[in-house]
Amino acid sequence: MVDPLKSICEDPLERKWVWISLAMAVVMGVVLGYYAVASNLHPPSNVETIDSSRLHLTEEFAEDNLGVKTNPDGSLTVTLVAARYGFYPPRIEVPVDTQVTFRIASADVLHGVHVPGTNMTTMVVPGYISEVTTTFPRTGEYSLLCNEYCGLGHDSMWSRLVVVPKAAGGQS
Ligand SMILES: [Cu+2]
Repeated sequence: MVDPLKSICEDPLERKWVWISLAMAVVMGVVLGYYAVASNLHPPSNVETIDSSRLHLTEEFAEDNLGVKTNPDGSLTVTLVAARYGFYPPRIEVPVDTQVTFRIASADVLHGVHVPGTNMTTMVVPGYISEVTTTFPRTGEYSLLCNEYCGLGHDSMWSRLVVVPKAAGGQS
């Protein structure tokens, strides 16, 4: 078989490495595709802007309106503010096997939200509302961590996510 790279590259060793790097890109594409389908892992893609310096003046992200809300269809919306160095409210309680939509805004710099052991992860970019919808299939206490370095207190930026059995779920 004629190597299609032969016309642009004379050195067989160089061609070999071009093929190896192309194969690596294909393998990575297949792995990403597999996890997107099998584990429902998708990059969050909500584009909704907000003035991060005036979160407290908005209705949705005012301090009194943060936390868990039940929608008419039974799903939940969790409104969170990420700010150096914590998530507000600091403890969230949601029922197991229930669709939860997180809406998160940063009050200052770039933050991240990651809940180890689940598929919940997103960046929280100042000026935008991050939205992630997921379902937690196992009860338990999870840490909700900041995974984007945001300053000297970044290490202590985390809060609690508690997934409770269905009947006991509700407002936190
Ligand atoms: Cu951080």
